[in-house]
Amino acid sequence: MRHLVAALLACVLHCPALAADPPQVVDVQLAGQPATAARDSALMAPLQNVYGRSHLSLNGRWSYIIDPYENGYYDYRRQAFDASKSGKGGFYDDRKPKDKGDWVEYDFERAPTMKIPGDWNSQAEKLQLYEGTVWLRQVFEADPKPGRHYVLYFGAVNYEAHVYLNGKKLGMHKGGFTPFQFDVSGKLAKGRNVVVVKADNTRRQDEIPTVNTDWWNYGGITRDVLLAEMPATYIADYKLQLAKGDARHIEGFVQMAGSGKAQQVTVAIPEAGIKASVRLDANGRAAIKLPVKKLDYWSPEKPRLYTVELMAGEDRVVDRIGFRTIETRGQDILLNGKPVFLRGISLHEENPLIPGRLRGQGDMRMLLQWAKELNCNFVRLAHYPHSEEMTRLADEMGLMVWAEVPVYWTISWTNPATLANAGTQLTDMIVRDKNRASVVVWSVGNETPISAPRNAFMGSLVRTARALDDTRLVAAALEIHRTGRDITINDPLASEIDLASFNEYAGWYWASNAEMLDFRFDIRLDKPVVITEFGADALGGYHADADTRWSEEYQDRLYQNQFRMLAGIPGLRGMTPWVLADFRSPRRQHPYFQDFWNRKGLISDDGKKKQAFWTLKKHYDEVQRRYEN
Ligand code: GCB
Repeated sequence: MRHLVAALLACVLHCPALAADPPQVVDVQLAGQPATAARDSALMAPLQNVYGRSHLSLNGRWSYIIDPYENGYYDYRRQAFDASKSGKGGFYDDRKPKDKGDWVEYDFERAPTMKIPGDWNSQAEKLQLYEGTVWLRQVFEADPKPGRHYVLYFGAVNYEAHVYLNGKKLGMHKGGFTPFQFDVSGKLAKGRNVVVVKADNTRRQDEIPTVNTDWWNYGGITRDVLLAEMPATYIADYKLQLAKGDARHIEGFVQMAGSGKAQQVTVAIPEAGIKASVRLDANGRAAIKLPVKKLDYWSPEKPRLYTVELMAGEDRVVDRIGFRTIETRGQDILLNGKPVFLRGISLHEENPLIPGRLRGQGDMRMLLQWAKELNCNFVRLAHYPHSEEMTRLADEMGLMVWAEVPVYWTISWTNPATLANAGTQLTDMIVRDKNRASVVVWSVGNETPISAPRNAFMGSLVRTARALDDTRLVAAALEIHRTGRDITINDPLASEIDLASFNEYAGWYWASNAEMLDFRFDIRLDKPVVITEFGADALGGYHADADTRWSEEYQDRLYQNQFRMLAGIPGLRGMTPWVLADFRSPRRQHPYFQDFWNRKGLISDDGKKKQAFWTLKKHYDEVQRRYEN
């Protein structure tokens, strides 16, 4: 099959660099210091809807070499091979020894293989706790055509990826959860091609996330690898969403890129009776504003998606897009103008039933189906951008989404490069998912400790998100403060975001089930309150009384107590308890109850629903009845 598709690709004779203008990362400056560019200049600007292009999948079995000392990257004097003239010696160098005296100390041909997409930790015992460099290689056939544009796309590589095609370096990317791509027009061979990735998941203080998190640091190529083919002039990016708070207009833009010039772009939404052509400006960009007569608005109850066609010159892209408005008014959240309560749950991109990250749509569907069984209309995709397939599935299944970047805990707040990196990850997430009706909240981080540099950093990210997309809410998971028995929010960031959203662990990290009801919330913000986390660890199948920690009964009672406490918040408009399913975390060391698992899941590692699952479901059924009456 792959060869069939590959046969459709033909040789590029001449194809200048065709990258689109990178979307602007605004305001990534810290106290007047210039932000260093976080994106390698060799990378192309993000490409919208890569799945909607003709492409060859490079997924499958990739050969790998574990390289803890980075011998494939540096010579014995710690000089990078790829910075030397010959480049010889690097593990990306595919040349064979010419005679018996010539030798190399690596061999992809005899190396073991692993499945891509797939984290490496779950595929080899040696790699379970590994943090460092692994080299991965795929061989594919191509037949590139003249005058066509080719893009090598990675859905995500955790964390730092150096990519080589046919022995030559394409570039580098940092950030484990966002897509990136290289322009490979003119670089593909007719016939055999070799792509090599040096992936390094070493945790470092100045990166995003930083050294300390509460999830497994899965390394490797965790999402799809595709070779996309487009005309020389192509639709690089587009946005089509209802205008902010205006259900009568679809607004957005189309951005062309490439060697030639297209004059105009046509946008058609046949099922809505919409077809319009607009002129592109000298930069290949056109603003779109389309009046709508009659539309079925997207909602969790009726997740209507429309087929949208974009045509410009030789290029044509088809997408499935839903249209809805989301806004706040005082303490209300309005979906399509109507007050809504966010009946949510938090989740990680991990399958509790098998080791490792979600492998594909089946795993994703399982998680979102569990959320549906809880009667959720909302999911918090914590704590990093989940895959594009996930937000597309949420569109289809009718779940609103809180999307987040891994700005988590103790980030290097004063380092401009760290801020630039966070800004780039946020930008890439927004650029990728801005056409997903399901996504209603962009979150700029989780539980970040208040300080002047942190406030400046987070404020900057809020402004970045708003500048890129004014049609969604911007939020962060804040922390609470306790004075005596009062629980308050004293975070200056609260005034810059759209929700009073915070995590609180009453009954677990402070106070017990027996004590928690003595506390009360005193939230003095005229914003919708969304509790982004509460929860308790429970080992599935461990039963005791409701005062015994780790038991299902303790967790269940904590949920019941939470609902009583939360009922005292007049502005409460949603919650995403922590967490849908047990997940793996090296922080969780209790040998019996945890054994490297965070047990706050409502579903255990064998897929069984714990007692609290049914308590939350019952609560959501009641909330829904109240809201619908
Ligand atoms: C939190 C974090 C989450 C942790 C959770 C816990 O506040 O946001 O990532 O996993 O608490 O279980 O402690």
